[in-house]
Amino acid sequence: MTARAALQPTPADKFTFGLWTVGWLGRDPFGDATRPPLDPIVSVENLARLGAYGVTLHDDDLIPFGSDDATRERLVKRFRAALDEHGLVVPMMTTNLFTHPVFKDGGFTANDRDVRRFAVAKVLRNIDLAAEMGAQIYVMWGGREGAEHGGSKNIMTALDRYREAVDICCDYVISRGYTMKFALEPKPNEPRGDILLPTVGHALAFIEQLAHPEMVGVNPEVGHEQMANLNFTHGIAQALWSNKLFHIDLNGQHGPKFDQDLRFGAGDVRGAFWLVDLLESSNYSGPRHFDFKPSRTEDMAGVWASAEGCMRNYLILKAKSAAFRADPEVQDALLAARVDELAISTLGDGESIEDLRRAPFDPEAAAARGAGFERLDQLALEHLYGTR
Ligand SMILES: [Mn+2]
Repeated sequence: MTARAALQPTPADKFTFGLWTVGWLGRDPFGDATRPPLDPIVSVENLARLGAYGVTLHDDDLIPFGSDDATRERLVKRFRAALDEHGLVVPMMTTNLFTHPVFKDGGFTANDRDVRRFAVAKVLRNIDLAAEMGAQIYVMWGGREGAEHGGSKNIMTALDRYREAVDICCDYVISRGYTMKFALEPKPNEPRGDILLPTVGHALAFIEQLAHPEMVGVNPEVGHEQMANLNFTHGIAQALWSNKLFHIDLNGQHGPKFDQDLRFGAGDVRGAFWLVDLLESSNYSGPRHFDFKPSRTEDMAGVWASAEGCMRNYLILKAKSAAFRADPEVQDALLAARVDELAISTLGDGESIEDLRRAPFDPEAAAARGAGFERLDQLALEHLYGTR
């Protein structure tokens, strides 16, 4: 059983929330806002009270689009003071290149060159603020970088412009002597019909074409990969394998449909278990960042309950994963399933291809052996269901 104290989040757990998550007004394509605007200071107070480590933000979450310099300075100063008072950090920042109608055809890849120039300038200005805030990761989610009409955009040329924009941002960070890195956030669709860099795999391939690939990784979001019906944990594993998991967005989703942004652990529960199991056994040491939307049915009490739920669900799954790994019967089932054998290289040290060809092997006997995966998986489920 999980001790109650173990479910109390602390800053050491590195849980972070976007200001736009708890601050979501509940506006959707069919309905108006169901909650009033939330002062970022109130978010900082409440998230600190609940045990969070930090907050993240888009430029416009703190400084409304079009604010003058005096307003900007006042809002930043006030926010900084609240962070210091409550001991929260800002490990990640990002740019809003999607809300204002000027970005209706994208920011970095808009056909309109003046829009692209405005978008890049908006990012660079916010990178300065991110450096001032101490953010080490700068996320790029290109939700408007995409198309609905086949002939409206040359996708190869759009990728040239996407690369150009990311290269400019990397050069800027180098020229200013900042140490931050960038993380691209893939999403298959919504709001655009089809978005560029739709999956983790597309983003990883794109990064290799950049001028400074070492400065750019990925920020995968649970729901975004699941909208494409992909195995999120496998995507995270490949990002880790490529040393490109720079940040992560945790939330919940029920299969391929609109972006649900449920609280973490409230979507595909089995997938969430294996995700936490992977993250906790990996060398990923960054924030456990929640990018979710508290249901628009909720008042502010429900908003804070859902934020707390994200963190508790992570800690519950972390405890279950640890119990699963420590269970002697599980360890026996892992051996029986030859999970460790996969770590042995296929060709032995000093072995030649000829040795490989000549090795005695009975394919019929190998084919007849059961894999033992069902027993192993049932043990995992019983830990998850709480019967072990
Ligand atoms: Mn989402």
